[in-house]
Amino acid sequence: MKILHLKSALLPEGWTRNVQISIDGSGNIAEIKTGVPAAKEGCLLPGIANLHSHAHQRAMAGLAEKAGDSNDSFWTWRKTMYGFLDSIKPEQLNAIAAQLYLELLKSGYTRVAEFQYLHHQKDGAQHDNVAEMSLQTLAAARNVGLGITNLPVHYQFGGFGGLPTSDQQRRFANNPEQFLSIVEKLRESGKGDDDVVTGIAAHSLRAVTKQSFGEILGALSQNAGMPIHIHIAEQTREVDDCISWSGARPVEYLYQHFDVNPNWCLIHATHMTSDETLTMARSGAVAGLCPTTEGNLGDGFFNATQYLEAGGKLGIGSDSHISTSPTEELRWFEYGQRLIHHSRNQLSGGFNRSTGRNLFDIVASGGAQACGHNSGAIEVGKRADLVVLDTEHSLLCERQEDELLDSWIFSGNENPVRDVYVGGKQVIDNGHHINEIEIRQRFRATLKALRQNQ
Ligand code: NGQ
Ligand code: ZN
Repeated sequence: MKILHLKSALLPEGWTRNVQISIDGSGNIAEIKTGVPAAKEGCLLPGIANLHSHAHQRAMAGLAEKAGDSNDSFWTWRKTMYGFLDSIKPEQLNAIAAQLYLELLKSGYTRVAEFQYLHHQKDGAQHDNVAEMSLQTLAAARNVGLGITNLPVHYQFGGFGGLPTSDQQRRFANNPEQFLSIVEKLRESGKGDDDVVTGIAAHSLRAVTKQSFGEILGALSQNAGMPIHIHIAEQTREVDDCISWSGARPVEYLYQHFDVNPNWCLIHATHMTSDETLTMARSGAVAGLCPTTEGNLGDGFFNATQYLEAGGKLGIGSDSHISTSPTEELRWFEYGQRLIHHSRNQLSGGFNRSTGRNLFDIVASGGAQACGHNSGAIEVGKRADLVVLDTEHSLLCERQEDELLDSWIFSGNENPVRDVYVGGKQVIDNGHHINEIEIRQRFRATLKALRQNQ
């Protein structure tokens, strides 16, 4: 039994002083005692799941900020991104993912949902092991000690209505049968590991058809609770193209043709009508918001106030990894709403409530739901995925309870995350990871090799 004993903790019933947590040998919370005077400063929080990552994009973070000669857009960024990923090899993806996952742990995420679509070699040929690339992100997460929900991505087409993929999309493409063999291999590798979940994703309605993804869902229908993610309605052009093709908007189309339930996570869902917003909130699916990437790519703003009023679930992801900090995602999320509504504390959940606390509670539980994982709260029986904030840090000293979260999220960019535990194992100790130097060196060597290829 491992014991964590701290001066304060955020439990489901609220802030509690002097909390002693016992963690059993399998990494779950076995017992919580309160009122046992603690000597150790610090506040204990549930870890947050990062529900949307494309690990390979960490290698190009900051390299798409030079203006092109035409109108720069999401679509020109995508071209740059395709060019960058073209030559990434399995061991390079491992090195990039390891650095990314280390950064995520250090900033207080305890889990990542890896939306991985670089399945094949540059020319589209399969690796000897068809699941090679997703196995690399799994291996990187295990080496670094971050929990992972592996989401191999079904990507078969290059546009609405089953258009062929472009040359640059050859690495992504699988028919349902090939895709299912990738899922099978990943499920096998994750078996019996409480820190690993295997789910699936459809890249977008542009990349699958209702027949192809329907066939996959049918084949996997025995796996109750399996997470299912999809990018949807991120850009206005995507909405326009979907209407021209089908007569329906993307979210409308998805709900017409699929049984969208709480296992689903709709990434971005930026452009929704009021009706779509209510339909989505009532379905119990999670909205996967990635505010820094959505800002970076000029997507637009999620209809958060109406969605939350209707009881909608949501979580955050770092997507293209131009930021790896959960607090920056939350801050951008709230500020976006303030800028739209010309008002403050939009997402506090009510009079006199703390915005930081409300956002934190929402994304801790929404992230765990989207990842299909038993975490996101400090509760007996949950996985011990935990974060300790340094309450002696200048950002947090003389702050109490919800003020700690408000100050962490809204005041500045210093990182007061002191210790991080995943499945009860301490992976960050006083801000450091035991292998951080080697991980950074391998990342740097990989970047050098990739940039020489360009
Ligand atoms: C992706 N990223 O798959 O990495 C996408 C861009 C697309 C974001 N949507 C490509 N942020 O949607 O076709
Ligand atoms: Zn994405």
